[in-house]
Amino acid sequence: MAMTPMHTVEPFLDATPLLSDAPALRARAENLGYLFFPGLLDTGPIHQVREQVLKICRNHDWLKADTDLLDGVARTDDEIIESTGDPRWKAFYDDVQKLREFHALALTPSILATLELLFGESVLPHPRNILRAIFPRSASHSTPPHQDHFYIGGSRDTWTCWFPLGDCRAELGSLAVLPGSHLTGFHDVHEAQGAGGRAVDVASDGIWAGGDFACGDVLFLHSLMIHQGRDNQTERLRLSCDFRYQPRSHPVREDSLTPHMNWLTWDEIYAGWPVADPLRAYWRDWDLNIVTRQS
Ligand SMILES: O=C(O)CCC(=O)C(=O)O
Repeated sequence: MAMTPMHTVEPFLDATPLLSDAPALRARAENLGYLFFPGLLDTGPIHQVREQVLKICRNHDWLKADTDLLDGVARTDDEIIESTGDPRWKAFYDDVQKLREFHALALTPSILATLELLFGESVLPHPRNILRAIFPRSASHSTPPHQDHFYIGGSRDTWTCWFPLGDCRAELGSLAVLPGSHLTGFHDVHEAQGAGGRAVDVASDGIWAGGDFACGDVLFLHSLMIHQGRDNQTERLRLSCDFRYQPRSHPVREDSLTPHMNWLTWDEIYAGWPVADPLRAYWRDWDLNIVTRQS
């Protein structure tokens, strides 16, 4: 089992009213470990990336024939799962990592402005941007409960920004969080099925937060927040982004500045981008406190 059963799931608290009150925003973040903003993002750029990713899915024969591209209906006779080491996943993911507009989404001004308010200083957006594509009937491979700090290291004040590429009702397999769990420290991990391949144990009576996402809704979560993917119970692919951010003055682990999975180099990713594109290695001239895995 990948996803842990959730007996109580409360709706996310809308943090939008706190955008004009930084102390209240920080207090909410400290208490709950997550911030949810319905409609924070323009939907146009998200739909554009959705279409680009689905075209890649179609090129890799992941979609059911004779269905509308934008519905993202998955083929039914096979499934391609990130955590299994399937070479078809790598072939797909390399194409996604080359999408300039996918990486541009991580630098959306409303995301950066929100985090600058939260951090009270400049933001370092990690360039190691992640896309998840979750096939239907995902009970065996939904992302298990985990804390992102295990994967990110560096500053514990790193936050993940999660949002779907398109509308994402809970049954399409959105994300659920365990509010307040970021205050319980760093938990031991064990091997598990699902993205990341590692899980933490959670109590069966936990009170989770979750719900439907409309395109443009955004969830931010602290790196110690326990969270998990929900099962995709539909016939469609669930597409979503995980982008990570930290206060720029805090230590950043060197691998957070490398491409996700490290299958491609930045030069390979940038090969088709404009030569003078400001998105290329935007962090390289910043005065960062880069630490190694060992430090
Ligand atoms: O989208 C998912 O299923 C899981 C994303 C996530 O929790 C992560 O990448 O840390």
